[in-house]
Amino acid sequence: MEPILIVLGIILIIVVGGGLWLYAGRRRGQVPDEVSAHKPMSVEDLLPSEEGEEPPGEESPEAEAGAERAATLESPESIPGRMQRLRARLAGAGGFGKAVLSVLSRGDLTEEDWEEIEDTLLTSDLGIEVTTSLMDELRTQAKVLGTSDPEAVRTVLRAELLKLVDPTLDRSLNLERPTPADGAQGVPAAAILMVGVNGTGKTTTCGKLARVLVAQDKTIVLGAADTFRAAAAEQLTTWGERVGVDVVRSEKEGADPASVAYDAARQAADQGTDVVVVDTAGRLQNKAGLMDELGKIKRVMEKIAPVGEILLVLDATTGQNGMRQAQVFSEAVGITGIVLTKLDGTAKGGIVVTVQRELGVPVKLVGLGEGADDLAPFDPEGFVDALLG
Ligand SMILES: Nc1nc2c(ncn2[C@@H]2O[C@H](COP(=O)(O)OP(=O)(O)OP(=O)(O)O)[C@@H](O)[C@H]2O)c(=O)[nH]1
Ligand SMILES: [Mg+2]
Repeated sequence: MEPILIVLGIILIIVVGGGLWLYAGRRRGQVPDEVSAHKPMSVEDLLPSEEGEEPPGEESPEAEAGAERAATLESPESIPGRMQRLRARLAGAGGFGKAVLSVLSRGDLTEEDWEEIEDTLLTSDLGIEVTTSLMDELRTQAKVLGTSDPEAVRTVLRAELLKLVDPTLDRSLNLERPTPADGAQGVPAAAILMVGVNGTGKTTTCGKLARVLVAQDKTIVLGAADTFRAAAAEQLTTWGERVGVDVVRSEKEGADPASVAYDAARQAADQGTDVVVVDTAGRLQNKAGLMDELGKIKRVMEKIAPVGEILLVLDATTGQNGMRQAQVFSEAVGITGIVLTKLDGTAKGGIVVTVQRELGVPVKLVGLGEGADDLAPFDPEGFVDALLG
């Protein structure tokens, strides 16, 4: 071998070896600052190194990941902002209000006109009972009014619809911190349990609700108690990550949903989180075992503190079919509020009135689209105004 190659080889070994020694020393924090600051140019400087790109004051990988997450977090839309934006979509749910108004404004209504009104009300899912009493009321008012003045007619119809929707119901979510159960540790969070049949929008609503709460500066923990499919926990985790909310889940498919719900409530209590929102698997109301499981989830969560809010998620497009489901869920776990989803995809806004009557609990939230912020508190006046166009 040529002597020159041997010499070059030795130089290379010294340079590379020395460089790696310095590099390893710095990682262990054993190289004094002066050494690393004043050391001559070495191989290390020439190697592509992530360390070299680090800002001064080296951060731990965890802190770095945290900063990266914070930079990509979304800011959910404010509540007034979204209510304003979603108004037009509510109008879609209530073509019926506008249609009735236009017939009423003809003045001097014939029997055919009244039939037209009745058909419109019935197809909006108001149900026969409500339709009949509203028809009686409108006939009386029309006689008293004796006018077709659109403004006057509108005022009458508005008042009647508002009475049906009932603005006196308390629609606020119960976000008060509950009293801890006997012997429970920590500061329990207000708990919200999301229930309903398959595909109504429970997981989506948990995600959207977390955003509503983030917009209100609340701290939240999400619990993925739908353990039937791994994809369900994944779906919820994605929602949580977008706004920096922790999701408690089980890595094991088919784990006991009650235990996941408990862990979520436990973590929230340990951390002093404001609200814990627990998603559950969709279930048909005629599966007794699955309905019992819901009861168990609730009972286990109550080992920490009472569950203040049990929201039944109903798909508005299923109309009257949703009513039977609603009753069974209500008997199984005691519903405290209704979330009516997919109101953007139906002209059957009358379901708001029907479901409240049958269950005796208010619609608290409405889903008006697939967008992340397409969930809003239900506002009776806004709803009726939207119905009337
Ligand atoms: N248009 C519209 N789509 C919605 C709304 N809420 C939910 N969805 C859609 O409904 C579909 C089902 O939503 P999920 O949240 O997965 O329903 P789920 O009740 O969790 O379903 P399971 O867990 O399978 O029972 C998704 O495609 C959602 O985007 C809404 O308010 N409007
Ligand atoms: Mg789901």
